[in-house]
Amino acid sequence: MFVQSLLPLLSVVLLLSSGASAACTNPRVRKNWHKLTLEEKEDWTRSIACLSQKPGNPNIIPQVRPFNVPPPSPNASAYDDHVYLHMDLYPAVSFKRLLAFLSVHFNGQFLFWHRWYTFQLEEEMRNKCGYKGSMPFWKWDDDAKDVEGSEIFTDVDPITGIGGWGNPDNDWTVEEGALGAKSGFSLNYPIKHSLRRNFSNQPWIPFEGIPFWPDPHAKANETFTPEKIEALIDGFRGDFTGFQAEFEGWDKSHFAVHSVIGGDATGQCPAGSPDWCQQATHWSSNEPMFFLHHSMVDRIFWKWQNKYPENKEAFGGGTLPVMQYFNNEYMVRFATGLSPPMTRRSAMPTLNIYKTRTIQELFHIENDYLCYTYED
Ligand SMILES: [Cu+2]
Repeated sequence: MFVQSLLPLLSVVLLLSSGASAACTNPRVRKNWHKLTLEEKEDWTRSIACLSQKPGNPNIIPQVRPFNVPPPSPNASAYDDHVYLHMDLYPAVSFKRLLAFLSVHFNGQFLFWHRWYTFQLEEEMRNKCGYKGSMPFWKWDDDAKDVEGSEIFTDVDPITGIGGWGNPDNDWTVEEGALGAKSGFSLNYPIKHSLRRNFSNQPWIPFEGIPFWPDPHAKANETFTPEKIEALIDGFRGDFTGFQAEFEGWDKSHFAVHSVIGGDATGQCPAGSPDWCQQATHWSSNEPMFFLHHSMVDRIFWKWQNKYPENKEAFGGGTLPVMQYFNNEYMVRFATGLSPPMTRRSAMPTLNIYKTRTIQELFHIENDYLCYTYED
């Protein structure tokens, strides 16, 4: 009798100590893209295309306006708005460098902001376009051996395939597949264009001669092998900033996956862009695969948070990224930003498009607000 009455209490205690919230009893489960049914893939591609047809928010308020980012476009779609957010909050490499504290890269909020950003697109897909699923992840370590030939890029089914490499004779435009030019999927930033991809496993060769670049000849896929990812999750015990630095650095897996896809994912300027356009990963989220990539980044972060008890609440990093100093020694030493320190009360910048959230609200994915988990 006594044992029975204790059981519910015990399960609540266990639930809370596992990081889950008592209110989050039925988390949405994020799945591996390769394991989705055709219906689930279709629902995803349809919802992304649907957002690109919905009107944008006229009340968007840019916060940084780096010199190489255009003003909001009256033609922007709800999908473009989401891209604009990422463009605006890139570290300001301009006379506005003091606003770099609003950056969402190379400082303490990188992992949390991108967790929120990916979740928010999932919410938009569900609320505006009737999407039924959660954000899938691209398990790129499985595909590291042969990214170019992996199924995610070779599947050009016009309804369910998100693959297709760009045509070199047509500005690297992806022509086939559910998000290719023939589908009508189009983007408005930095100028109106179709999705572009430009595969290279040595994507940093053009950066040869840039003094702050670590190794222009590095092979991108060697940074995200299953062994490297396992070591990342198992390493940096209790060391949040060490973990983030090993994940986010120029020659590390997060950036390498962006770089290997090329085109929009690497922020290459579309043909015919004005002079202010400079290659940077500002508009990398034009590439819808960005969200499958960042779902995977978040999944690795979640695995790391749950790997050892001392990882669970580990947190650190500053607010001011040092990227604008173009100095690799600084980038390595201050990979997660300079003082003032980021705190859990720090609010995520959202450009007046969405409700602001704090890092605390995003700390664990199985909490009240996020309430999702990963299938493995
Ligand atoms: Cu980003």
